[in-house]
Amino acid sequence: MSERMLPWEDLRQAIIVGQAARARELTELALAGGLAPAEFFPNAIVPAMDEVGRRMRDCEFFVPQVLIAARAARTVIDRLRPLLLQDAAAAAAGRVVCCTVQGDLHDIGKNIVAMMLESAGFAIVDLGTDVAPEQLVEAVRRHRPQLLAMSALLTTTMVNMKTAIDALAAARLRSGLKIMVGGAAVTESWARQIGADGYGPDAFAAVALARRLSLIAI
Ligand code: B1M
Repeated sequence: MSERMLPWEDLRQAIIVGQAARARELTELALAGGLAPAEFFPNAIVPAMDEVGRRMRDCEFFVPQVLIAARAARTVIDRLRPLLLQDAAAAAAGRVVCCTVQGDLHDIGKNIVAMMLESAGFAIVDLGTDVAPEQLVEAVRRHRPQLLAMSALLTTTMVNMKTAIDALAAARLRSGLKIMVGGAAVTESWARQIGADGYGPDAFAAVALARRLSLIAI
């Protein structure tokens, strides 16, 4: 596809204003033009949702507009998902339990990270959003993953990552389990402070980190 034909600006706009059908149509055009599924995240989905976040912060957007933008982003992600997964190796890389922490309903970034990990060959157990420490303990006991991947988008919920890690330690499930954290509220230094094994600033970094950590997981 020539530079002039790249659809990113139109796709970003369609997501920002919540035009799900238009976003889907532009996605089809872009795929038909030969663009790779992974290119949609840094070029369209992530910058569009960042702009939605700016408008929310500046009171130009309120929750209903943010929700319809999120729905449009979801439409694009749902279209890309089977394409990203079709080449995945059969879960040879290890098992990952992932979630958004207790009190937090944001799931777009967590879903992207889970999808990218799956496409890199990890088997994913996705617990969803608003996941309590007890649910995590139960899931780790049941699925025995090499990795736990937690997201938090709110400064008020990132502390629940620490509560979850403490609960795993109390249940004697911490050793042998590698824990990675991410999401807009999280930083490298926060990850260190709460005793996580790594922090990923974006989905691509999360995959690289998961590969590294799974090699040293017992
Ligand atoms: Co919310 N929200 N929201 N929101 N929302 C933010 C996070 C906010 C920054 C907006 C703002 O004010 N500018 C702000 C948080 C402020 C703060 O705490 N510092 C905020 C707020 C305040 C709220 C409410 C409190 C608003 C209200 O009700 N008054 C409320 C809280 C609800 C709750 O969770 N209890 C709320 C609600 C919502 C909606 C439900 C309306 C909706 C979520 C819909 C959904 O997710 N299904 C929503 C949205 C969409 C946003 C913004 C606009 C976009 C989030 C997003 O999807 N980003 C967001 C602004 C922003 O982040 N710029 C905002 C795109 C996504 C791809 O990025 O999730 O960061 P992200 O994931 C990235 C990386 O972080 C990384 O990879 C991803 C891809 O590159 N990553 C990982 C993510 N997880 C990772 C895990 C890893 C590694 C990397 O390892 C495990």
